[in-house]
Amino acid sequence: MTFTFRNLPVDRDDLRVDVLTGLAASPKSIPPKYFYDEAGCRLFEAICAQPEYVLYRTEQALMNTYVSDIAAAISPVECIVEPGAGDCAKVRRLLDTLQPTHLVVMDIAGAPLAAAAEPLSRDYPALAVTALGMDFIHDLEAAAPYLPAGRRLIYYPGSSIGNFPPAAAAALLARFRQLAGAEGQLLIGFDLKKDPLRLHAAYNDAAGVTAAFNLNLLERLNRELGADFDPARFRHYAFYNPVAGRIEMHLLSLAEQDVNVAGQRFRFALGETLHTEHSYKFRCDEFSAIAKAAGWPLKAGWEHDGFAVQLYG
Ligand code: AVI
Repeated sequence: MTFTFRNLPVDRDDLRVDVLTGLAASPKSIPPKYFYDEAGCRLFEAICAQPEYVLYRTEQALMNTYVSDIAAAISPVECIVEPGAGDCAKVRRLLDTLQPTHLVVMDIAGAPLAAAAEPLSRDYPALAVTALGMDFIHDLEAAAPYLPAGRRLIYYPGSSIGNFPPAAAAALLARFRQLAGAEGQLLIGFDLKKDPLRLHAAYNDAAGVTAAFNLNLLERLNRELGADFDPARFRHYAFYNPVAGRIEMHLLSLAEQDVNVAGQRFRFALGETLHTEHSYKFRCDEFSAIAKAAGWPLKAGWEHDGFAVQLYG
């Protein structure tokens, strides 16, 4: 029916400020949202196709198996809202079964989002599609004026919630609650705790795609902040930390070295790491406790081969 694209103003200075703050901290870190420049988006799609990274395919299998049960458990909705929609592939199954009148997708990578969302308005002629290029982690509330009145379902698949530490995950879920409104619902997918060797393999694929994704962050900083990282002097390093219940992804310095970023100099000791991502893994009860604290009572849940989808509202 209709397709609307808006690039909501992203503060151009965020990257510089976040990176300089993260590099000055101890331990050094950079928020994972900065992985997703154009090359990063492509590399993430390639990760999803790696045999070791089963999350994506397992969630798809779960959705294929249970789609009619899931659709039956969801109260009727007029609008589906998907933060971090990326290539907009996952939402199609819900559009087919729930037949909402509106879809609002958001992503920090605005141009790829628009390219992915526009075909949806052709494939679903009765659907009004709005694509918002925006940093929803920072500015979720800026999406509110683009949401039509009526019952909303927030769809947050892919275990993206695992990239937030539990307190930040709860805070984001509480903001989803606000955006969804009193009658809102949340359908969310997350990776479950399992054999750490399987988890380790998923973030250390043999083809080196996850390593390239991690190291691409340095290329981005070189290009966009005039930094002089030498990616060959850093090693992708990812491991499961069972005490914290998360995969930790780091860039480990292979030498003592100085790096200049946006006019400031930072020293890396040999073996020091730049922490780039956490990917938390949950038990179902752990996750529903976090969601409950954020104002979402559990309605139903489904599990398949180490992955879970839960419905709240
Ligand atoms: C987007 N997110 C859920 C992915 C994850 O598994 O944490 C990002 C990723 N990082 C390395 N591989 C995939």
